[in-house]
Amino acid sequence: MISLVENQTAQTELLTDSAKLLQHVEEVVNQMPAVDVHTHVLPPQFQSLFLYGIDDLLTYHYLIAETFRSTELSHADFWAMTKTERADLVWQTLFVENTPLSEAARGIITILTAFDLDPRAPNLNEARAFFASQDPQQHVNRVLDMARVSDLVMTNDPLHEQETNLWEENISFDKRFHASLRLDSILNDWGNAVPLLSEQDFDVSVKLEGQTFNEVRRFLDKWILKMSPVYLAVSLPAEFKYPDDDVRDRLFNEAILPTAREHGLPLALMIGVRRGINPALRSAGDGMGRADVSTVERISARNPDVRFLATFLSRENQHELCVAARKFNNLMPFGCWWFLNNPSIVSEITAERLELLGLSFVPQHSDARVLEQLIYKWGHSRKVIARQLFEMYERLLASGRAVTPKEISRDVLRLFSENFRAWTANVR
Ligand code: FIX
Ligand code: ZN
Repeated sequence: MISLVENQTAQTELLTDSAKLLQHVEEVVNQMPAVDVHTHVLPPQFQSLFLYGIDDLLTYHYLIAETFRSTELSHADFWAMTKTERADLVWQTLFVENTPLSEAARGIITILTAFDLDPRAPNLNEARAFFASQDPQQHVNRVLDMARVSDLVMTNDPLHEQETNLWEENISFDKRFHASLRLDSILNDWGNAVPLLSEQDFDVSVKLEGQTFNEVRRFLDKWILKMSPVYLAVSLPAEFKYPDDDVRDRLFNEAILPTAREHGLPLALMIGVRRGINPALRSAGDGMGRADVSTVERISARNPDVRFLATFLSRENQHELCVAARKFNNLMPFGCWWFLNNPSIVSEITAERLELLGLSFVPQHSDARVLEQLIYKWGHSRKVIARQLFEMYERLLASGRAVTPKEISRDVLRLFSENFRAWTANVR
């Protein structure tokens, strides 16, 4: 048995050998529990909103979009199918008739392999039987363990009827699942949000008249009390501007920012999505565009007492975001979002963040919608992050400064959880 003293010596040993350094970085990055700062995963108590198993995995919108590139089937015929039939079609098209090379398709292979299921199976019988036989809570425990996710942040929509009904019943659920209060309908679709707010007895008007701002604040206060979110969040189009002279700008200034300030909640800005560019694909039909990073510079400058989390969807915005974050310490870049979550791009973004920001950012979130996606999204990201971190330490070594195992653990802890915990007092 290694004695405590020997172990402590090992922790402070200088890692001057590259192979040993790489092995150590990989080990720490693979084992470090991560806080997954943005997902769409809900726990089993959310009933049909809890997505898990092979049919949900295969009908993920990333894979639906990819299936249409390799099948002649019409969109209408696809949407007329049941979930089981759609999953069968995706399996047949992307996994049997083709080699599953894309990131989302390889992700399924990683998951199947992790559960010892046959990734070359001719059909889904074995996988369906396996997932159907799992006890939901034990399965959640097992998946979080496998992904080494200690906590995760859900996406919670206070205008989604099925979800709000469950919150109104005060369901209790796994403490590792934290809420985030999503503001997309209010900020991007005010005309349609108004009747939904009215149904919940808030007196708001499309033209922002009367008590509208106070009522939006009262609505947010109510849901903050109910959900205890760790942050407020909104996804925004590539054209988003701040300041602006539209409804969104007024809602931001008169309701959202004052609420964030009053409750000490960070505001997550997810910028660059172009919703529904192909409506025939439904939830798989969103695209992206290059946004203007100076908007987050201005929002950070004008609201120094609010903490912002920011992620941009366009690869072209990533370097500018790093520079903006160097200027505003109330701005925290996070994750490689959606179309960026591919090894080649995660490598590049992680490297430029490390070079420009040192350890002061949140390298990744999963954006998982289906429970088991946590396994592949974290597994694949950890590999890339370990490689980039190793290269940084190796350069440091070449410049004359070796690191110790203790320092590596401290750094990875900061990246994988401490930076986020410092931003959001609620995740403890
Ligand atoms: O707006 C978001 O939170 C996006 O991440 C999702 O809407 C998107 O559909 C997604 O799942 C991306 O990974
Ligand atoms: Zn998301």
